[in-house]
Amino acid sequence: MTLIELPKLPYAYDALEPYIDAKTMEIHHTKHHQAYLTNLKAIPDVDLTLSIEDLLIKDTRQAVQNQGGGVFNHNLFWLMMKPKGGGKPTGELLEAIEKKFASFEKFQEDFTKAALTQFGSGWAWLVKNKIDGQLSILQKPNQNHPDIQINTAILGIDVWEHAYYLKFQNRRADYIKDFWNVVNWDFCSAQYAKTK
Ligand code: MN3
Repeated sequence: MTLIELPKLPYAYDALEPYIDAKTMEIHHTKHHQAYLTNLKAIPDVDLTLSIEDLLIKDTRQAVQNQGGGVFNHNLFWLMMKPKGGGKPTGELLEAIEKKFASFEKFQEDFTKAALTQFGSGWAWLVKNKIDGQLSILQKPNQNHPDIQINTAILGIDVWEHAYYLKFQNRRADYIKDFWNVVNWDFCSAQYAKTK
């Protein structure tokens, strides 16, 4: 994925209504995500020929990690949601979740807790370890990426207030509850299948 342009959303800003409102989606994409990209490109000597993943792994400067992490996380976030999403994954990903967390419902509970208890701005992630294939849930502050040197991101939720404040104000729990209705499990399954 090129670092030059902001990736377009694969659906309209209002497509995730009534769960995530159009205004939040538009501002989140055109202002917040765009700002991370603009700020990243403004950092001296950033190698924009690299993929965002390679850039984050090779260039460990804090400014690159902050802005580049914002770019990476949001690039994925839009794809991890879709209109008429939700439900459960199928196939290998569902099996892996049930094996690791006992049931899909228990996984949802654990992931929800991670998202809810991330203090301040940050993300919760379901990741797959690239070496042993194990699933785990991570909490990350700020725009820290989900340790992509060792992990493939399967599902992530942005819990910065900018992701929900217009519709939900301080009610992060309600935003997380609604998020489950827009999860794109097809994309998550494809992420899971990336590393064997
Ligand atoms: Mn965000």
